[in-house]
Amino acid sequence: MKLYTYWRSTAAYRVRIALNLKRVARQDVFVSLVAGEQSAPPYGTLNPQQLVPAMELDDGTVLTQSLAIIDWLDTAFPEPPLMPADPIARAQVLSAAHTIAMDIHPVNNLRVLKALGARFDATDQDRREWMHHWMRLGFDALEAVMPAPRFAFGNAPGLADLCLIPQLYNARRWDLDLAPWPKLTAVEAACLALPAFAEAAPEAQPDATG
Ligand SMILES: N[C@@H](CCC(=O)N[C@@H](CS)C(=O)NCC(=O)O)C(=O)O
Repeated sequence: MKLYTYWRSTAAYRVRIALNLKRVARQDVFVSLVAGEQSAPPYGTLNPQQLVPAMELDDGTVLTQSLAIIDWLDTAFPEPPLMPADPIARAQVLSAAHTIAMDIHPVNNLRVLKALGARFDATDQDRREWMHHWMRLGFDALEAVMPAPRFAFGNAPGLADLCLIPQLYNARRWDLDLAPWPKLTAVEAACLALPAFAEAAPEAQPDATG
């Protein structure tokens, strides 16, 4: 299978961690967001949403949306499971994952930042404050609800960790001081000690540029 990915894409980073945890081999196809390759053929045709990641299966099926790809992976390759079997625990993990993937990430996406500049004359500082604002709201909520005994919801990493670690990477990239969220950074340290997370990190990707 092929993973269409970009080193700094936090959505692609989620999928890379899932693939590594499940030890599923893939071929990477790099889509440079800086060069705008997400919006032009061939990638823009493969995924009309013009966002990474996408996964192309060996039979040509194309899956998009990181959480949908991870859901498919969790069904096709059940070990280790990324979601609890208990319905309540599952809803809690999904809620944390959605806090990041549905509430923080979409308003902090590259195309949103571009629009803030192009349509509303936002400066770099305006963009930074925008990013920090939405991340703070989400991180405050997660710090309050995440039990974080070691990983986000237990003693093994799961979907919430897959979303959290890339989002914390992005927060650092935007110079957000993470001191107010000690539970989140403790989970981050536990995750990054695992090769599956470390090997999925942006700087470890072959397309990482300085
Ligand atoms: N909800 C989508 C979000 C995908 C997404 O927004 N990807 C970003 C990179 S993290 C992207 O491709 N941005 C390109 C752009 O904004 O033009 C998912 O989870 O896959």
